[in-house]
Amino acid sequence: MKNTDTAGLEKEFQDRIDRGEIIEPKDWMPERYRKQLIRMMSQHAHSEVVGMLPEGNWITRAPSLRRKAVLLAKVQDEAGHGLYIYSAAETLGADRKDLLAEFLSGRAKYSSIFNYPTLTWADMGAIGWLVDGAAIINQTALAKCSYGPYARAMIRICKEENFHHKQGYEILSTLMKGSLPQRAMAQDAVNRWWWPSLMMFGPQDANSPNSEELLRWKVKKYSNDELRQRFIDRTVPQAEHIGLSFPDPLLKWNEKRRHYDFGKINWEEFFNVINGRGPCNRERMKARKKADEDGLWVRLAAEAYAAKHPNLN
Ligand code: BYC
Repeated sequence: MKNTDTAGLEKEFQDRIDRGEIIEPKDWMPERYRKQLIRMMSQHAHSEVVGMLPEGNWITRAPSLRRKAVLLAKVQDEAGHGLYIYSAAETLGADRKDLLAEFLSGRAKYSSIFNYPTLTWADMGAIGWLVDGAAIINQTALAKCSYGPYARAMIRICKEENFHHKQGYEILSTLMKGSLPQRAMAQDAVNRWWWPSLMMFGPQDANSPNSEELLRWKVKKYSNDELRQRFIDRTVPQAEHIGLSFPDPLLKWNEKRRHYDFGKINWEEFFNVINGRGPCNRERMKARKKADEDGLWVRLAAEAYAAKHPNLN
């Protein structure tokens, strides 16, 4: 049976949330709030780290030195995002080693989007524009979430994501001003990344078991479907501006709703991907496990050095 003290604390906590107060690490919080945040933040951090792989695949094949330098910087930014979010998760008492163990064992998820292959240079454009574009919509909302360290990490991350978004759009607009094969390559990349980008926002609200709680606690400020619609409404005019289209015959402005209508998302594909059966799930996990094993000596050396120099910060 719940003791009345806990009930009182929970009410006080919810009142703080309802008043729009920010929860900080040392504040009292329900165990479930802490667990939900650790789940979501660690999955977010894993996504940033796995997210380096599809683009990392093109660093050696970038078409110019400028493109290579920009892509290299972008991929490094994603590593930094992972680190900020792991640090933010540690403020909740989580141990980074445990979070990584959960991830490497396949128990913790990471974003579905990174289980698709990057087949051409135009995919770098599509990822920057669509994937980072979707991430910005989601993370701008998270920058106002109720947990202080997560919200603050998002502010910095969103600034960097804005650069990523612009560089992706610039890659595609350059290709769209090019030859017929270049334009076809850009359109093909967008055709392949459009639907998976919409899936990034998670299942439809009716099938999102975590949303009710996360919305009540203002971890989520908007539902999965609301953010997905916001992304579509923003992105369609950008596509039209550079002559790209999306592979959805039902995508159409609805004057009455003041939103774009869109076709049915293939949820079977989404659930297959998040349950480990996407096109690149095995490859991604194999790469991360190898990175973990290859990095062991560095971690051991760092720990040994820190043990020898206890006053180092
Ligand atoms: N992929 O109840 P729901 C980046 C899972 S990286 C995989 O709606 P929730 C970038 C969900 O975890 C930024 N799994 O969940 C990096 C849950 O499973 P569990 C990525 C998904 O938490 C490099 C189950 O489905 N952004 O920008 O309320 C290069 C039921 O879903 C997905 C973030 O991580 C998915 N797409 O809402 C370029 C944002 N969707 O845990 C770019 C932070 C759902 O119960 N996360 N699931 O087993 C969030 O905002 C929320 O967690 C989600 C899901 C909207 C993703």
